[in-house]
Amino acid sequence: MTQALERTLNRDLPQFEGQTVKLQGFLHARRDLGGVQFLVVRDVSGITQCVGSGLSLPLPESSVEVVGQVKAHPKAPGGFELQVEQFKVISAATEPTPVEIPKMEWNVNPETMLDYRVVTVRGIKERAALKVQAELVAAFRDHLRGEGFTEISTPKIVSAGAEGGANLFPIDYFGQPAYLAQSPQLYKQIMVGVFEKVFEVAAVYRAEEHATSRHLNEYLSMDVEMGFIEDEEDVMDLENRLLAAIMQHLKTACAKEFALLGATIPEVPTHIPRITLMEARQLVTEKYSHQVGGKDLDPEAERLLSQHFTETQGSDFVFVTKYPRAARPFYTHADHNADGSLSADTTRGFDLLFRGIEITSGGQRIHDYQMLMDSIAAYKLKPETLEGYSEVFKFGMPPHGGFAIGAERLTAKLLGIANVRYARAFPRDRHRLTP
Ligand code: AMO
Repeated sequence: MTQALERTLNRDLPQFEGQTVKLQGFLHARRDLGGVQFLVVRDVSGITQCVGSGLSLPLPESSVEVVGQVKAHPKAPGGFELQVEQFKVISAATEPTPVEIPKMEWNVNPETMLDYRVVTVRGIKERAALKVQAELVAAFRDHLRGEGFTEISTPKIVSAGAEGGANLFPIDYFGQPAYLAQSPQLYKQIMVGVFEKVFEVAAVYRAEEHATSRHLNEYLSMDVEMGFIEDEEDVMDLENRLLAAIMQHLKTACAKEFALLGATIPEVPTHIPRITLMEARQLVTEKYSHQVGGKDLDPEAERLLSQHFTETQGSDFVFVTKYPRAARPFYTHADHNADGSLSADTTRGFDLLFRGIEITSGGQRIHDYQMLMDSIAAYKLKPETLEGYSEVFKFGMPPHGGFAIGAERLTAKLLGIANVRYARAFPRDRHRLTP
């Protein structure tokens, strides 16, 4: 009576010992010992060994259906096995997979693995990484909603860049020049005028020419913006609470995935250490004799600074604050001097480092119309290209700030994945547009 049986998931088998159930999933592995066949069926919840006879098994990864009796079997994965009564191929694989999906390690060129991503993404480690990312995004949403934030959705086809710099992808918008959005920055600020506290989880686009382990051309940006703040400290406090909630959720939702990948979930301190960029540069120079090039921290300086805070304060996280004007975009709010006047060269922009790399930029933004226009002029930007944005500051925008977390960088660093490309299902890099 196949039709009458509802589908059972692998993880629920213990509840059905002695009963007949129906599993549907992928043929994870198969072994034919003459008269007896062993097949392992994988579904979203796990794997189950099934034993039958006289079966003609299709290629691995075929979609299959097995009806059989649940038997306790201490040596089987999960402690139960299915005695096959009926076996059906739902959709047969027509080619062997390029790598063995059940194997933890594949001894192949990583590029080849990405070429065949449509099926290698089913790999054990690949699935685990993407599952962790899905759960961290879910926790991000849940926590923010709990704090009264509203989810927004902003355009990814835009008329001007939000972040400055040359890394914009131009597109042809019915004969008009347009770009793929680098960030929801300007729109999330506008939406503070509507909901006060907003967030967005969406892909953004950066035309990065260089191939590094931390840059993608399309990445998942987890954005936050909030109004009526005192200064950027309020924003960092929020990110601190948010990260604590995310890690707490991962502990319960993804323990299996972390164990499988040999990764540990970090403790988030109640107060993540904060150090100004000036002090950070000095520390890295004095303690590690590393001369920092440029206005920002270079990747080596980020790594050393992180190492310092892990060793001295047991924190995998550190906020680097008070960035110089020259290292931040035009919308960043100036810091105040000791006498209360606005600083010409220091901003209220910050970064967050996690296990050696920047996972967040954020800060307080300019909310005063005239100040914004002066900033646009000082950055030598064309005010007319930013009109659709700057207009809103004529309509009573409150002091506000926010930040963005790169989901792939956070996922990669959480799981010890060496390159952000493997923290995305279908990465876009300098040379890769498919699959
Ligand atoms: P920023 O440009 O620093 O700031 O980006 C924020 C975070 O996004 C991630 N990220 C990337 N991840 C993968 N590939 C890339 N090419 C890439 N570029 C950036 C990083 C980074 O910390 N609008 C501001 C945020 C804000 O102030 O709210 C912004 O986009 O994790």
